[in-house]
Amino acid sequence: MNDRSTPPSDTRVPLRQVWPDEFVARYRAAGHWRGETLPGFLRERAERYADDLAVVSHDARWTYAQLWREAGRIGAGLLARGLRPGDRVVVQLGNTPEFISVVWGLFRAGLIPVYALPAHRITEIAHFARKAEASAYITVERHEGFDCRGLARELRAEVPAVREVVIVGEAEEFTALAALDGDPAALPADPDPQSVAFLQISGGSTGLSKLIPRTHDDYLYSFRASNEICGIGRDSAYMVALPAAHNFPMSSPGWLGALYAGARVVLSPGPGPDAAFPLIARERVTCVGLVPPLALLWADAAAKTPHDLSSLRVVQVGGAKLVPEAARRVVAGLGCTLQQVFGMAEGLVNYTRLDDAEELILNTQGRPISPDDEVLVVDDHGNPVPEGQTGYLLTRGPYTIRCYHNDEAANARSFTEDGYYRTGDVVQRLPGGYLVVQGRATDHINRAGEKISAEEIEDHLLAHPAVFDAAVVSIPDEYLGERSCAFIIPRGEKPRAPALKAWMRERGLAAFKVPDQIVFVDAFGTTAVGKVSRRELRAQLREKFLAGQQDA
Ligand code: OOB
Repeated sequence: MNDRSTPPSDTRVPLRQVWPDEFVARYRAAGHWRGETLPGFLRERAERYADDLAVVSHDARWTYAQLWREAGRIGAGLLARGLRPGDRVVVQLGNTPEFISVVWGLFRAGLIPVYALPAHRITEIAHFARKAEASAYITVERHEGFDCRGLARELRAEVPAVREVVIVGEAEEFTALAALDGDPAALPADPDPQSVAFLQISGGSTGLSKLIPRTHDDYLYSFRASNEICGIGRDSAYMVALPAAHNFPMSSPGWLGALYAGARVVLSPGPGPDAAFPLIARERVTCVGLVPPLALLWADAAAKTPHDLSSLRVVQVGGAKLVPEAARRVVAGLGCTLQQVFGMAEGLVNYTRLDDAEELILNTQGRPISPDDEVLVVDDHGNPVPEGQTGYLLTRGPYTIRCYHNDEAANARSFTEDGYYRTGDVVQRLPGGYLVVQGRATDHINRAGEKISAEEIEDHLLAHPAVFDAAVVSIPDEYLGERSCAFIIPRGEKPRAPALKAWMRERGLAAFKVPDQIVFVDAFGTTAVGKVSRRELRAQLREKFLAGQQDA
């Protein structure tokens, strides 16, 4: 059931992302910002490459002209249902062609996608909808057995401002994507290139995820420049194996880069070799982006597969640290060029270059895309450290944001007065600007590339009646890179760990956020005088746990 009453006059927090005038002038003069827009470039490609394949999945093949037409139908259909340009729409779709047609439908209608991951549940989706002040939610009937229409119902109950729900597949009381219809002539003109095109979500190092407003100009620059660095051209076939809503497969150079180049996007229904390898062989895929554990899995599976993977030229690995030994295994197993990618949804992306010396490819996380990416490596007092020494990474540049959406506290914490973004990463800068990631300053768990905020999980655990106190830390994990471990002081009788995990899941939380391991303790046993900070406490627990493991 969709409520079509008109919303009250617009009191929403405006979408903005503003660079100071001198920077705007500099980025334009350098040719980084060219005044292109997302709908504008696809229109041009749809004319130029009308009959060429744009998007391929295991069961669909869409040309550029078809993708453009579908986007027009969807965009016009949404406006016909009462949405207005500027409205924000939470999109939660898997790696299907509809993800791409929906997103471009929104761009064409001047609507603003808010990208959720398929793994997100009501807690996260409701948070995005509230924070973005969303008017609509677009999802699929089911994702891997989970009924998303149930989630849509919960969302409508919790956030009534979400007036419209559109479902790919059987819509029940909601609007079916296939039923959307409208006059493409009603679509607005192309947007201002400096306006916000969409809201991406942050990894969330403190508390809940923040929303990241990216503009047409800045995002287009990031994937256009990435195409050149990653060798993406008309004859490329780029595979999306990670969730398409994640910044890495979206724009580094991702499916956006591939479509910009007039190349083919190949959507793998899942990240594992079983789903991806047959498609690589069938579509002659040339480039793919993976997180480290997946890259290792692929490297092992490649030795045994009957599928022909010889078309693969570049395997990109990023999202979490790829240690040199793992990098060697990836190169040996997949037999193609490895590219390390160290990026963030807030902006800055670093790549090893395809023709770099092996030593750089194996041992570094690359260097920035742009000559105008400003990178500072600083000590605890904010003073730059000498080259080669470890420090906190700060950055600003032509595709790095200057603020989060609607979050003053986070903005005050995350940006310096002169506009540098505090990445929270601890790095070492080598000659030539190559970066080696050494760790991070913030308390999150990087679980196979998924970022989990310790604070957010502790908050959930503390809501359980049998939990007196909780501290969540990252523990090194051979397969995941890091896993999450929750130390819990029980209140009264100790709950059972599996029951506690099930309770977390039932709260409607993405499954990857449920602690991998739970350790019950009597006390946190701090020896320090006075109150210990949460960060220090987490560090102490982690050290004690790891020392104990070594003794065993
Ligand atoms: C990518 O984006 P996010 O926003 O999910 O996460 C960003 C954080 C970075 O600040 C860093 O802590 C970590 O993920 N990270 C890496 C890494 N790549 C990302 N840590 C070590 N080595 C790497 N290669 O993860 C992302 C966005 C665009 C492209 C690639 C990754």
